Amino acid sequence: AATEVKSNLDVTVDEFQQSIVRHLHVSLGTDENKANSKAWWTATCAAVNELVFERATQTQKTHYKKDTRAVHYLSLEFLMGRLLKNNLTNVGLTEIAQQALDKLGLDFHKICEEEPDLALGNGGLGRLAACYVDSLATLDFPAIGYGIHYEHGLFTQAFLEGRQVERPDSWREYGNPWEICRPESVQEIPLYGYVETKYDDKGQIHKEWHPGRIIKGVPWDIPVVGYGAKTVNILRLWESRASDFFNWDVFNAGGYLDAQVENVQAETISKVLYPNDNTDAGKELRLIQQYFFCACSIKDIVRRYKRAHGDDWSKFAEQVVMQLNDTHPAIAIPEMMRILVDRAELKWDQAWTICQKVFAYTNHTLLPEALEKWSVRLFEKVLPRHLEIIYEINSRFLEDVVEVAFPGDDSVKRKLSIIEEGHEKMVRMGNLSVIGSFKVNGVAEIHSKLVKKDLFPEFNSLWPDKFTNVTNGVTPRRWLKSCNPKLSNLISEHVDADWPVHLNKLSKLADLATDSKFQKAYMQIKLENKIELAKVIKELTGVEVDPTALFDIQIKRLHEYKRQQLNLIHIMALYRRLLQNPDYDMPKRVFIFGAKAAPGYYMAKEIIYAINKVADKVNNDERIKDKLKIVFLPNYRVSLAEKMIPAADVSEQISLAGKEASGTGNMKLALNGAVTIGTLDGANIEIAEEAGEDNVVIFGLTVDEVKELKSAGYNPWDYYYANNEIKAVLDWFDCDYFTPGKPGELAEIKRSLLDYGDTYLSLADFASYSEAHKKIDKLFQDEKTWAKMAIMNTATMGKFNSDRSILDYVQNIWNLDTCDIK
Ligand code: 26V
Repeated sequence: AATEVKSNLDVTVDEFQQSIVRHLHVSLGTDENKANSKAWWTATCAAVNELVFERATQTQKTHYKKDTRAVHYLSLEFLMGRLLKNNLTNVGLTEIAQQALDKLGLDFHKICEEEPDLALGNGGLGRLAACYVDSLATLDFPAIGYGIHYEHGLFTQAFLEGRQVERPDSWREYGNPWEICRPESVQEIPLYGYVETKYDDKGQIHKEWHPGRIIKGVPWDIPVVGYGAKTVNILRLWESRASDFFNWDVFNAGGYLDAQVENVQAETISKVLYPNDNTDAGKELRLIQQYFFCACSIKDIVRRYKRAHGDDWSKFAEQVVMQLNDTHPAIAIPEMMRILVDRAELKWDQAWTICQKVFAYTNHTLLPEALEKWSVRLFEKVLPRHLEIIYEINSRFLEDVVEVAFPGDDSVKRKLSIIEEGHEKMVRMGNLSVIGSFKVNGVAEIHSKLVKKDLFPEFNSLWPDKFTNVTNGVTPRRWLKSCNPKLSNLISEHVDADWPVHLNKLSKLADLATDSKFQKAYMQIKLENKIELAKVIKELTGVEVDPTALFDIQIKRLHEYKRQQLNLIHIMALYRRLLQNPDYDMPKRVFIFGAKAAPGYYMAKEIIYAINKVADKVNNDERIKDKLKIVFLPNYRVSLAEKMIPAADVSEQISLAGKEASGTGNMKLALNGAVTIGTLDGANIEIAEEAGEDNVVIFGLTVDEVKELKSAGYNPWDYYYANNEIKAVLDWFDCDYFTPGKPGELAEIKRSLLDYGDTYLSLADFASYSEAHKKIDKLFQDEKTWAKMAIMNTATMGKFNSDRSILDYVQNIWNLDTCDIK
């Protein structure tokens, strides 16, 4: 097709078709008559891999030959989603594959639907990692993503009478065509045990860790195909196994069963992704997961370095940079010290100098409950040597740095110490990350300011140059080109074909924003995307929605700070207005939600239940006819997002100001022409700057106003008594109007907004939110105005290309060169 990227992979439709059929026979051991859709999907993936693996090998060879500096992106989460369509987009073979399958009598889209999501992440942080590895490959930077090969990714969600139930996700139940096991790169990882202090002939202290267990780390590689398919980098995920070495002892002692128990324990480490988003559970297994994958990754990095440089450590920091995706991999810092001091026998100062040039840390949240702390007791049990190293890092830091800058100031020392004193001593992973890194960044302008001002003020005065910002971005290949092919084709008729890598070129569309022919074409595509989504809604929920209605979408994890409850009480207010006045002037509206709640997050689950119950009632209420519909799509995930985002008219970004670090769904929705209704929080601020104030609808308290209101003493009851609509809506929760026969079943929501203090100020922002929606209604009713706004959003989102974010990282933090792959 005219709009596909040109890659150097020359394949004809016939060749591709033959390759699929060949894989059906030789890789899957079946044939055209017996194969089901899953088999066809697997064979198609294999045909893509045949082209991609070749490039991956070439890329690794070239990086090795040129001895390139590389970034190592350490993350407990990579939310990759599906790969077939994406990889085809990036190698420029979508049309070829489509035609090849067509000729085989198969439907390309149906085959793509066979693919399970790689849901190895919770939400924003994990998806960001996936966008970043895409951009790194696209821009030809040497990079490796390191993470965990979870057997079960994020749970799948179903609703049972409106309540969330979780089931395990088994993405590799029948194998996964994208991954390759690399037994030749297995690592062995120590855990538990004790530390022995030894003295050598010269009276020098030497520490020896005698681990209580050894775990094997098995690497699985997933190719990361850059757009244009020049560079194919690797995502390396570690799976835990029992170490053979260890088991033989037990076997020989006649302990076959005990050995099997040990196997189970070892395999538990990579068994399941922790589904908490933004709350630290402090569980031993989680700490072991963190250490396990960091230790495997560092051994892998060191092995590769030594292959080129032997025992000469002087070039290590020139070749290696490790980016810590939040504090989750912070244990990599003391692990690197252990390798350098205990194993390579470098002097402490020499080792620390290297470490401080190697690590950089990204902060993704300011929420206090998400800031990781581990009890010293737990640390001592699992990682006794690392605890010693952390103490050493800390005491040197407090003496050599803090005492010099703030002589005699014990209160500053208490704040900056890695160890939090108290009835249970804790290791603060945030402080460790700041002290061990040469750069610390937030993920949007305002967030980075708050990281400096509120989270790490003393560190900031100590090292002002350490703190910086890199505003998040999203890959336009997945989040426009591949998920919204119709809009992409329209764009390509008016903008250079390389817009998927030079997203600022979309700005040319601004000239067409008031062109009525273009408006018509653009809005026609939006309508067609809404028709598609309406089908999905019908399939998943049975609810029929009118595609010409305003589609208002809130998709993100369920969390009180994100305020789905504010959205809900506003919908209830609309419902009430319609009941009171059937002629109430508003366009037909469909409110669409997608969200998973952490399984242990009680209030989040109550909010899901409440939305589902209100939806039941409203959707079946003849009196309001079809003016209002509410749908909560189950099992929100990357592949569902790809269907929802192209169909959105309005994007809900309504977190309490100061709480959402950045948001990235906000960028994807705006890029696809949704108008943001949002607070001045996270990247919303930068989106508003780019789109212009006419093309977004901003409401609510600012960060400063939130602080003022809180310090003046916020009382939600004031809003309850002052605003009739708030009162009426909240009182609705007490009766059985939405839960027939079960009065008060939704009352916890009311309690959280009144009795428990409305932590996220939903009531304070309600009036302003309601006014903002009235404004949206008016704008939407004026078709030309709305079309212009939608187009302007697409035209102005160039900044939020993750390629731009990656170039920011490269220039300000990583200092990498591109590497051409021939
Ligand atoms: C914390 C924890 C605590 C321990 C258990 C597992 C777990 C998993 C994730 C997290 C932190 C989540 C932080 C996060 O996802 N932050 C989001 O990062 C996005 C990318 O920068 C950003 O757009 C969102 O605003 C921010 O909430």
